[in-house]
Amino acid sequence: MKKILITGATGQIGSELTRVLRQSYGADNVIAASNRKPSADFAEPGPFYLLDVRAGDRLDHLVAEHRCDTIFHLAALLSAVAETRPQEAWDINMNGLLNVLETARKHRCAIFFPSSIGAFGPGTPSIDTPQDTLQRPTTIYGITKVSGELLCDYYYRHFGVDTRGLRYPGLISSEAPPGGGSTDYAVEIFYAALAARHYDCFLSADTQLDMMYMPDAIDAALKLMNTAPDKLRHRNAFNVTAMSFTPAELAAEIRKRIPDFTIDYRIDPVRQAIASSWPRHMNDSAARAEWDWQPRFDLAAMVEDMLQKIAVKLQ
Ligand code: AKB
Repeated sequence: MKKILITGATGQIGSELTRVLRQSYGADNVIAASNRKPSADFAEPGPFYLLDVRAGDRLDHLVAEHRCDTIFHLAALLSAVAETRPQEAWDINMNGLLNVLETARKHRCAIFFPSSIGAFGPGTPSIDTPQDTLQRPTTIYGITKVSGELLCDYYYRHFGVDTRGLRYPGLISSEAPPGGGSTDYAVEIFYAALAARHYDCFLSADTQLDMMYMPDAIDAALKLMNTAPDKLRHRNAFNVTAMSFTPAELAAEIRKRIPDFTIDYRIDPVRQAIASSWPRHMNDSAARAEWDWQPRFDLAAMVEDMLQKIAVKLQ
């Protein structure tokens, strides 16, 4: 990676990835692009462009102008918001990816594409979910994710584009807020715990899901992209997880540090239905074997770090 384009750079993963990549590769070598302007405290200073990934010509122009060799394609609608606008979700998630793949084919770029636990559905084994298994998601987000995985495989096989990707679990970050996902409770809870000592959770107490702290999510993407190609048997859509917990277990971990914290459950039927269709705990042995995936943060370490960082932000 010498010159990198990040789409969706102002989003939850993008904001932190842009900062880390700019620190490693130099600000001018990391081109941030998003459909919305960055906030004042965005990443490190560096080149930024407004970009709707559905505008293929503009994307192509950006990559050509900056001679990019790698694209981290993060722009997408997340699961809950996608259910409210399914046609738009298809348009952004699929046509955006197709434009990125076509641009990469023309300019010989490597691509990182984040898939998700959302690429699985209710018929998939939900415990120890295998790397290669049944994928019949029931959400439009999941349909775009599994289609994206297949499209990335296709571009690798037919055009030799170096596509790589991960199936991320719910991501927890102390920096940018998530935007419209079904796992957002696992971030909101920290702000509520510190500010109000109380949180109303939109998922039920026993909804168990895979999760990961953002520093591990960034490490995983960089490690995969830096792996020698001959090590990879799977290229796209590696299962990766770092921890698996329910809202009740997360609340109990927070209560060890904030004893008067309380939680109630006010279920949102849409997000509950989405989360209930996803795996509870994925098997990520392919990622561990093929490129040495190893998370650093478990539940306790993540909670400790989140509480410290969010407390500073709320001051
Ligand atoms: C979402 O909830 O949509 C995302 C995801 C698990 O892909 N956080």
